[in-house]
Amino acid sequence: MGKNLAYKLIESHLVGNAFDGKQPEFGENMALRVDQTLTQDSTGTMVYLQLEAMNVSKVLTELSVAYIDHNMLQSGFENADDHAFIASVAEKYGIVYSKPGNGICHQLHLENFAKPGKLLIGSDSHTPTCGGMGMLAIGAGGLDVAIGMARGVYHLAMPKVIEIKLTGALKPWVTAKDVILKVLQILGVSGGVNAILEYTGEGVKSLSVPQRATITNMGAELGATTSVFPSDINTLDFLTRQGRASDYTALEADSAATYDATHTIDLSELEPMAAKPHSPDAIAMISQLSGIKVDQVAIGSCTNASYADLMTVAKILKGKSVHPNVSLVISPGSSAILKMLAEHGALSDMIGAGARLLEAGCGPCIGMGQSPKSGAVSLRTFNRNFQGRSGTKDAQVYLVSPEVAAVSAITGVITDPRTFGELEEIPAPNTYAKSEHYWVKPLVYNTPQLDTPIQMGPNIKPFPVGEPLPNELTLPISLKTGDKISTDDIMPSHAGLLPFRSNVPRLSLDCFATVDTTFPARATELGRSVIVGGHTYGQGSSREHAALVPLYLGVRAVIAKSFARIHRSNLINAGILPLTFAEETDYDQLKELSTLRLENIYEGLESGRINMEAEVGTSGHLKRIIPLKFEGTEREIEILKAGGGA
Ligand code: MIC
Ligand code: SF4
Repeated sequence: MGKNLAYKLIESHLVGNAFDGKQPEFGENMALRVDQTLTQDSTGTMVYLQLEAMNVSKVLTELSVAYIDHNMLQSGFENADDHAFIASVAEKYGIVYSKPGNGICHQLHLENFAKPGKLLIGSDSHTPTCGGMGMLAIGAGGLDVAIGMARGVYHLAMPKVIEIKLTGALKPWVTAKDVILKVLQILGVSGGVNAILEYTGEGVKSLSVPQRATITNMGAELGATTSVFPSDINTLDFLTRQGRASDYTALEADSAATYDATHTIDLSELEPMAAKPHSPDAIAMISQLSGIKVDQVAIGSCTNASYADLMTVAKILKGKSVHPNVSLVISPGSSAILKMLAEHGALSDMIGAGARLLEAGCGPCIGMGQSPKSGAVSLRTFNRNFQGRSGTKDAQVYLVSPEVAAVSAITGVITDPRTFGELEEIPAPNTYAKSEHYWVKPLVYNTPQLDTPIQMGPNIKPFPVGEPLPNELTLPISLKTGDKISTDDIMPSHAGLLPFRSNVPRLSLDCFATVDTTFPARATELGRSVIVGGHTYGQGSSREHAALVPLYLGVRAVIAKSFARIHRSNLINAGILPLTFAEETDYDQLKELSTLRLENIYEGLESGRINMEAEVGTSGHLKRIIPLKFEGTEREIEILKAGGGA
């Protein structure tokens, strides 16, 4: 029986010999050696506050990088103070610091540091982007990344490995974005939870590293632990053009590798697609959407802002005009790409057509500006279209490829690019440009300078710490939500709030703002409470604020039909109990403000079954026992009992 690539990567990072050479069973806790970490600024301040609190004298990874890419509007002192704090911690521990303007963490990491065979954890859910280069690249909560740096270890429950077998080759105007939209159509937004998606088959050979990275990036939208491609001749080609051929190692699955499930996609059968409002798995063919009037087109993000993506956009725009009713905005993935666009004349083609240009960074993807007008149709090359994420609650956001975006920006309506004529191939440059002056690199990675003063602006407040878990809890329900609650719902992110990522008390005023604006006041009044949720509770971002802010507001447990992986870990790290319904229909019995009583919690965590006495019915006087489940490892139980991992 052959090994798949995902397992080979796991096996080469297992710490100790806890499994005696046997493959861990699905769900078993594994300690993995961490080679690299990345952070970005909107989650990074929490990571580095936690690292500082651990009082370590050294970071134990081979390489750790602190990127500034999300909060760059600097409309007050707060963002700039956060940057200064992160820069000072980076200097103290010999961490590489990427200055604002250098670009998006995932694009930069792929260009500069991703290495086949290494394990990367990052405090951002799109960290799997680097899986496009044969790495095990996993998004994690901030505390897990801080622990990864301090102890060099990351704990993960053994996932399933799902094979996505690609055959054939893409037709003109059909792109890597359409491949991942197809995977989302097959598996849905929770289809990858506790699974690694491994891409195999002849079709893989036709995809470049940047195309593979688009696919692994958006695997996050399936809830997948990560996605991975083999490291092959195309990987060597990309690394050579990046001036890093010596970082190459060939890696692939054994020929008789086995998988927990297999899905086959014939690339030649795909056509241009979109994810319709308001979910990345609401897939439709562009041909079915053609003719819908478009108000805004936004091109960029860690999914689709590579050199090839943006050069293609420039070729489409060359000599044309953006439609009078459309605002086209472009944000490059990295400063190196921006430099190349300038060198190759692409910037003047974009400007010539009437595009608006932003600095390299996340920008509109995280609602940092460029919110569309009320009720607008916005086509975005990004990866998430949860309601309100654009900053405009009633905007209709469609996720599309750069090709569909650029062509539609010209016509003013959603347009199938196959009707647009010939597509000019963009060859990869012989050498990708470098922009060395946006980096602050220590002479030797991770060599600490412990006397560096840490710069703490007045907006940086301590993070809340959980309380040890009692064996019994009696709690009122402060909020009952529906399905697919994202971390953007729990703790929204936009230009008005991102400056407060280091200030949990301030953020708490906007907790669940898109769902129920009365929640913060109610939770505060109740003191301690529980949230009841539906399916895929906590999908989307890795932001641990979506756990820390409810913790600050007194939330002690979340009972849901199912959880997204990173958010579930963040709840545990915050000391908040994540429980699921044994019978999903029991969800219907619960209503806001009813009281729930959990008994024998310790025993229940061990056995996986906790009985809850709940007030049900309209008068609230009827009591019922509702069985709940806890599916977690011994280590998670210990963290919960201690009141969190901090
Ligand atoms: C996102 O795309 O939602 C973010 C912003 O990059 C987040 C991180 C954050 O909330 O700061 C993510 O994907 O983890
Ligand atoms: Fe930035 Fe958007 Fe990528 Fe998140 S998804 S890292 S906000 S570009």
